[in-house]
Amino acid sequence: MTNGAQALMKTLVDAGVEVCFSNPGTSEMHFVAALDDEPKMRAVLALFEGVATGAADGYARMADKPAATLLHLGCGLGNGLANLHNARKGKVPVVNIVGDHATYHVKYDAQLQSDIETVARNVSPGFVRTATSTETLCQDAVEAIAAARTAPGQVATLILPADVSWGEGGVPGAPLAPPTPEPADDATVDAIVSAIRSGGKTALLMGGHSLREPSLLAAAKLAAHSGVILLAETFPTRMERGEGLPPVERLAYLAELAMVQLTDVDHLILVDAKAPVSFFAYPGKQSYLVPDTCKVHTLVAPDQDITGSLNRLNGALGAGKAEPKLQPARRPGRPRGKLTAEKVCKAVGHLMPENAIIVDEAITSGLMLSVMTAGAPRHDLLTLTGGAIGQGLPNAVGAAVACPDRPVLALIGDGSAMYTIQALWTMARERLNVTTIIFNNASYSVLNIELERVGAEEAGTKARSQLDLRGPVLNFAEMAHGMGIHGVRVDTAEDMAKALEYALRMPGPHLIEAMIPESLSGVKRRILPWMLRSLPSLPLPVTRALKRKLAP
Ligand SMILES: Cc1ncc(C[n+]2csc(CCOP(=O)(O)OP(=O)(O)O)c2C)c(N)n1
Ligand SMILES: [Mg+2]
Repeated sequence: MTNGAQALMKTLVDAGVEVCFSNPGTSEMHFVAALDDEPKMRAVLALFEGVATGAADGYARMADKPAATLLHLGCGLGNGLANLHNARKGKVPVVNIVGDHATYHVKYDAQLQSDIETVARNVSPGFVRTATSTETLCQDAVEAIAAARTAPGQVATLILPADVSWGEGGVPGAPLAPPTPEPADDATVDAIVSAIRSGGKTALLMGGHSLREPSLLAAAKLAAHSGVILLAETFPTRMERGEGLPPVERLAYLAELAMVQLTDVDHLILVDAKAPVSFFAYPGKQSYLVPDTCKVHTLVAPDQDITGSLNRLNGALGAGKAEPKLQPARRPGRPRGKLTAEKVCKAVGHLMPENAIIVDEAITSGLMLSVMTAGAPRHDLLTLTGGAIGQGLPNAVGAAVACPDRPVLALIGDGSAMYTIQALWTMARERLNVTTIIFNNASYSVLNIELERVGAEEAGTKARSQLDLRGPVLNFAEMAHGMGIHGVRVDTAEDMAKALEYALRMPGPHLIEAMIPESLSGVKRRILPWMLRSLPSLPLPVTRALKRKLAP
């Protein structure tokens, strides 16, 4: 006889869900036991649920298919919420299996009893289901996987009561094929052709799945043929870039700078992207970043065929044979002297290996990363799609599990690293090829900038202390050792480059702790809000020059 958990395991692997990032408890024991019967399922233990969910996110971004998470009731799911939020915002497929009490136990309101569906709905609004019987469990699972995989991708949550899991009579389900996305229709293409031919300045805003090679090449042909400019959303789920690929400028994080990029655009064409809004509201500032004079068109919605739509547009414009502009090889020199965040990024650009996966959660320390790596060998970039920090280290775990032959570089702020530091242990245990660089600036530096920007009254010591990580200064090299990872602390650019060379040469996980000052501090930080405020009154070439300097 097959129990529910065994049948579920078979259903998952038959649908291509072959990795489970887990943090189990008693209610999941039958699922855990069923792992032994299914050689095709890889189980990766995480020591905090935020690591499991962030790893599932990173895995799916790189594997283009979902992993499962195994989480313990409402509390376990809740612990994993921030990274499921990042997955939801990034339109990344994830299948959560959340264990629950046996159905007949619920009425006793035992210690771990909670409303799991309410927790789940926040991150998987499109699919939350509690399985009700062993016989129907696998049909629920098949539908959960199909929901996760339906374009553009989403988080699906299947809640698994313990008695449904241990009950006999489980019947594995055959996978459902997700619907094939359709390209944009004629009317949409025609309207955009007219907009492009109208002579105004036109930009494509590319997001989601459009930042991969086939769509990038199609967009670059359009750019070469029609003078359309290419922009990428601020925090891409996955962006292919570097030598030989079309360069695309990302919209700036700071709304004032994004407005500089958009100010003279007459037509903004959305390609699997939303019309841009500022990350936060600021007193007296606009939330919606599209200028009043700009018309927004949607070429491709997230559930549509992106490359197919771009090809149709190119066909209609006669751009199909245009020669796309590609990024030439270009690396920065080897950095020297006292270490700064910029020099760490320079070392990364100088040494980046072929085919790397870069996870960027460097926050303020990554301001120069884009320029320093623009002409590096071709790579994938994963970013903080939902703004919930603690994503980078887990994402790196998932990316390395998905792509064992590719080097993964995780660039992480010290504050961000501490949310999900347990990921280091999983990297060690699974011997993942991840080189983690921690930017130890002993600060929530970006919040110091935000403090000035929101116009909060002059901040005193108590306020500042909430953004300050000195006292005690964290020691990440020691934390790495404590979790079985080779870790070094560096404070010169020479040592940084040497440590990176070593890490990239030796297989397995490494951690380099870069001791750096804050990228923006002192006078620079104090004049920033003033400068941002004055941007609208300055001539456009001046504002563009300032933007290039601040956030190239
Ligand atoms: C889950 C979550 N909690 C809190 C925040 C608020 N927050 C944004 S950035 C940040 C600090 C980041 O510090 P660090 O990683 O050291 O980068 P730095 O600002 O120093 O460059 C915090 C706490 C958030 N974005 N997400
Ligand atoms: Mg910091």
